[in-house]
Amino acid sequence: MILGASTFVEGVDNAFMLILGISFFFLIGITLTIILFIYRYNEKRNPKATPVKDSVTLEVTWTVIPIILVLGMFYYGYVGWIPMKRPPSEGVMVTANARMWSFNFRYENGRVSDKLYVPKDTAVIVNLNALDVLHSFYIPAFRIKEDMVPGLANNRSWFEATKVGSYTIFCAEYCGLQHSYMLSEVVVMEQEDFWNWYNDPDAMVEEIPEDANLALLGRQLVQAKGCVACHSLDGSNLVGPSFAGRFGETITVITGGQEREIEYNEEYITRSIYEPDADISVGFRPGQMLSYEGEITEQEIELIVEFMKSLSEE
Ligand code: HEC
Ligand SMILES: [Cu+2]
Repeated sequence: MILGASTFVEGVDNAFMLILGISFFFLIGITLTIILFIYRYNEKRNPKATPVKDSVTLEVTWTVIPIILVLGMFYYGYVGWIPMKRPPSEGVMVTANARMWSFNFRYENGRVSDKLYVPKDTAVIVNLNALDVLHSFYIPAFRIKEDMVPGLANNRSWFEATKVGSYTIFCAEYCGLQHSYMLSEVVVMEQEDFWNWYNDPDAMVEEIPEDANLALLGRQLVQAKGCVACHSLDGSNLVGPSFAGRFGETITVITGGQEREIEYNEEYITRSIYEPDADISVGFRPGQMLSYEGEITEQEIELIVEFMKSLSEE
């Protein structure tokens, strides 16, 4: 049936199928009755309308049956929903940070990742943290969706994955221009694999081979990190200045209210990524870009720099 990979799937799908089934039954039933009445009571067949007298039996029937049906829908909806609201106290704790327009996940041991890696058959408690505007944490395969509200403390979601694999995480709250690109992945691993990954900070960092194309790795990085939502690669300005044609140029920035000339070099790029509001490029607004401190390593910045260099050489 529909792809499902968490312990909530059954509860949600039961409620859904029940409601769908009842709706479908009435859709067919009402449509058939309308057709039958059109045929039976048209003017030719039934020239004189007969008023219907009140019927207690009929009224009781059409009151009691629908009440039973809606209570049934409520019951299945409620028992499917309640476990989602009761996260266990033990489990893997992760903080999901949402910003325009990407997610990242921070684990208790300080590990940060663009994808949400989780062990199978283990409760994962996700602390939902919106850094800028409203977002929503939505994993259809797990049947969970929870709004992420800036400033709201103790906003949590949880799940227990039941199948190894990768599933899409969507942002389900319209959060600006590139909202539709705001997605990530949850990767469910066997418990042993997960703990190996968790305890080995280098496990997921690919060794960069000596003859690797650093500029290409940098390009993949700015795409994966969601930078391209605000920075174009073709010279046009979006929310922020383009990455193209800037490296090595002398640009004008505003630092503490004062305009000054500065060289667009590795140092400037590093500062722009860790303290975006320190220097503001003329023509752009402060407060749009959030710091990537702790999220992008210095080694990764080198790759981004190589990529920007290559954009200026073209
Ligand atoms: C939400 C939009 C947004 C995202 C996402 C974003 N930036 Fe920015 N960025 C801006 C804005 C706006 C500016 C200009 C104002 C400023 O300097 O803070 C800027 C400035 C910069 C600058 C200085 C550019 C210049 O020409 O002066 C660099 C370098 C930069 N960003 C790199 C990055 C990288 C790398 C990422 C991804 C890891 C990223 N940005 C993600 C909006 C964004
Ligand atoms: Cu969003």
